[in-house]
Amino acid sequence: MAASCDSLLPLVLLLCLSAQAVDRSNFKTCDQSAFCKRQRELKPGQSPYRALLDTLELSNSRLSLQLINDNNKVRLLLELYRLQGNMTRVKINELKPLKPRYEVPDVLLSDPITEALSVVAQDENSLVVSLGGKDQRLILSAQPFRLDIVEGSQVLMSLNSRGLLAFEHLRTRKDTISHKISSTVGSMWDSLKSMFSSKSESEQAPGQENVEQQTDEDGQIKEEDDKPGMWEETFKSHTDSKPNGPTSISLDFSLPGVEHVYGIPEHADTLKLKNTDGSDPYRLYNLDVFQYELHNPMALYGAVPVLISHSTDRTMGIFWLNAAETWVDISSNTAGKTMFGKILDFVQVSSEAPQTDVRWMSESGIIDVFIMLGPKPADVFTQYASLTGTQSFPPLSALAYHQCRWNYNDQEDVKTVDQGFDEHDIPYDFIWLDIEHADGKRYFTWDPSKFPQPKEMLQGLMDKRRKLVAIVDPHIKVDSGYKIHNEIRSKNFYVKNKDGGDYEGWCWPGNAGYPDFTNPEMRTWWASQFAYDQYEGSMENQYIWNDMNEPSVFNGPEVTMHKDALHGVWEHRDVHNLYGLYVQKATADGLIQRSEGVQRPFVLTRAFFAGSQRYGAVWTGDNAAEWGHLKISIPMCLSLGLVGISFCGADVGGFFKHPSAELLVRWYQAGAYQPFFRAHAHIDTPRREPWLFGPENTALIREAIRQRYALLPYWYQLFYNAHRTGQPVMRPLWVEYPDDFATFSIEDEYLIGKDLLVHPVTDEGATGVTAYLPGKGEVWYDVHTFQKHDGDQSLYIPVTMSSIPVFQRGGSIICRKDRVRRSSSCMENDPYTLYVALGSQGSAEGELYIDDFHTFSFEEAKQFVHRRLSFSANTLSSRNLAPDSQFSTASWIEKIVIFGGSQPSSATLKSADGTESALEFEFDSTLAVLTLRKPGVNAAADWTIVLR
Ligand code: NBV
Repeated sequence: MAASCDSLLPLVLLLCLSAQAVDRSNFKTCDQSAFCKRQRELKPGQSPYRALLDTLELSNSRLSLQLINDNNKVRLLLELYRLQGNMTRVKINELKPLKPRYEVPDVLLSDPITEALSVVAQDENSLVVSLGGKDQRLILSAQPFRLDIVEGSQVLMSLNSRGLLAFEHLRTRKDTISHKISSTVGSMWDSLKSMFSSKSESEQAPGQENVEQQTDEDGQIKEEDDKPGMWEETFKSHTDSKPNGPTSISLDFSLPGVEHVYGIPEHADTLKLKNTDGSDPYRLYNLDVFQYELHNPMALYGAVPVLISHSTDRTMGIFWLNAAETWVDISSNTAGKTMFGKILDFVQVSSEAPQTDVRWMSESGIIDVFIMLGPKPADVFTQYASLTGTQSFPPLSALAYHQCRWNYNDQEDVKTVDQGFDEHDIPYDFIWLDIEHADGKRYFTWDPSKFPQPKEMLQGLMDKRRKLVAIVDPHIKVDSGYKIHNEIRSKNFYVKNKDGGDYEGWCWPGNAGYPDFTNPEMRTWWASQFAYDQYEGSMENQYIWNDMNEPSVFNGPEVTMHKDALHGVWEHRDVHNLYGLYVQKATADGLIQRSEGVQRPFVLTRAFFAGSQRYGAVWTGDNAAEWGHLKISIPMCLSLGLVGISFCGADVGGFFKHPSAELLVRWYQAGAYQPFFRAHAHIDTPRREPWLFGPENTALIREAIRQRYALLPYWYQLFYNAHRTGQPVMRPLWVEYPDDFATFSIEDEYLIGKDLLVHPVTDEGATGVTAYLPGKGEVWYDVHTFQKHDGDQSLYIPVTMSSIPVFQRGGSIICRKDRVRRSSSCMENDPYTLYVALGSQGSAEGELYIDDFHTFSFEEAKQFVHRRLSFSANTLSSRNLAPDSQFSTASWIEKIVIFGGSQPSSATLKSADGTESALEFEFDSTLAVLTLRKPGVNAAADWTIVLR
């Protein structure tokens, strides 16, 4: 680490030199996070909340009533909505807060569409609300307050059934000094709220306006005694001034019948979430964690507060829309029970049904939770996408291979590496420039001695139909000679410190300011900086990478921004997990605008939140060249895919440390089958371009990358599908086999779409892997050997260094481009080969999607080709799925390979104009593979091939 640090600030140096693994003492445990500690001290079964049924108000689609905390007499306002698409929204806020509490803006696509609610029964302690749909009801019990969502006679989910609803109301501090601070902020709020509110008082929910703070019979709110950390909290050398005092919230959810829960990335942990009894809860707080450890619930760079539950009965989701520091506790009554224990329970009948309990705790904001009721995995993905949007549709090239390192030193280096790929006949699309490319870490500039002619460099790449990514981080060097800084300062766009001055922290450039990306005007200005006439030296084949956007502040608490820093009227505390999303959004908007809305952007981000899928790709940050890190890349990306973020990858080769040749090869083989495929390395590691590990390893890496390029049509079609429907690209097996319990914990293999199963080799010295092939009555074909295997079995596959175990599902058709060239753009008009894998019924289906691969013209202008390919009754045909769209392609179908069929005596191609021609074919009887040569039809045309 030392060499990268020597030019840096003393503090960073310290950080760099001391840490060989994560320095846990830099980051809080729940016990060290005052609100988490307070919340966790509350014990189940003592809920002080009571619903006041006589305050019930019901409009067509909104039900509201008040809850009272019988201990302190503070009232809350509960709002319930039934949302279109089988979802329920539950909001809880203070009835009459001293000032507004933060409600997360810009994450939901729009106000969700509500549906009618009706009260179908009521007695003195409960209320039954019909949710419509399949006999779904919500039962509200008044004392203690709880909600049960029921379908037929089955309880799907209960809220506050453990009595852990807790809502720390805004209050004034008892001692005067702090009271003064609090009222200063209060009056600041008054003067600023008109400028910056996500929800002004005039926009308050009906039922909130004109309501006086409710009190008990004596007219008194009974304030509890202050507890440590309520009004000030110190962690290491940092003190959080907490001008608003305690504001945390919490709610528990019980999931009867559920043993498996997933999601809430980002953690370097298993796909199936673990029980957190006796350990820390999973933490969601975007942090720059240096050399993160595997298998623990510590927070990482991004946070998506969405948890997915799955059982053979049902899949559901909980979306906790809150951007403050959040902790999630999970407990399950089956955790730790062996299979034998479970069987014993079953035989003894006496056993309790499995159940998982989940408890969310956030430091500020309100409770705003979306309950996605499935019932199938695909329904939950659709429901979540309807709220927060789908994966942006990347340009095809972004799905190809990316070559990165910290740093490619200068233009000459870029040129040499670029040539190296050609010399070794390895395709790549993007070369990346890290922070050293900029002039003294002043982003949007180029180091004048290392990159004196950026346009010449970009043009050189463009001539080869290749591209470049340059890093633009959100910490801005405080330097009066730097235009970007001067403009941000003069426009008053920096985040402020608690005293109102520009917030400053240490980062790569030294003293840095942090633009307030929560401010829409700031974002518009930021976006404008990507215009070609603003960002000097940039060209249309240059794309952007946003790093350090948690935000990372080297000398801040937990290496991030002080929570009492100010974004307009809101504290950083309220918006923390949103910051990174806004950085990527503003950057992506900039790339769109520089092309006048024509080109699709590509922006990689390290920090993210719910909704980040709309703006580009994410990667899993600073991993290490270790086998464990290779393995964990699979559950980390699967978890992200489950919560909408499909475009995920891990640094191939590992960022820190130097991989052995074996690890590097295995990582390329695994990475070639993950959505975002980029090699990256720390500045202190030896160079590791693919040809530096000897000819044999070069050949293995070349082959892995070539497999990626051949499959790009399939990846592209899956991203199109993800963009349209919200279905993940990389899927855990249980998503497609929801009834097969054996799949529920699998995380060493996964599906790409529904048709390719990948079990990468992730063990050193492996001579074989055991892959589980799901699906009773289904068949799978090894894509390399064409061997057929039955589903519903664990299969031992011997492997050599060249093996990448990949299987195609019988019943599917996958399109590939088997002539691999220098870059994906060079393959634009190349022909397709169709791989038809017959299912046990002798049929198969697939899709082909083609457009110009980089603009938005597939959207309104409908410039694309989308075809359904079907094989049944010995007939293969291509049918138009989008008759209104128009696009002509030069690509044609050059070959069709059919697995699992029999030898025909003839193969006849019928074209759309009625002409018929005989096709040449070959049949390999040992493998039952039929190859049809040169159908020669245009990929956009209607055609049929009949085998007799
Ligand atoms: O910009 C330098 C690195 C970057 O290469 C890496 O990918 C990021 O995750 N960056 C972090 C900052 C320094 C890390 C030690």
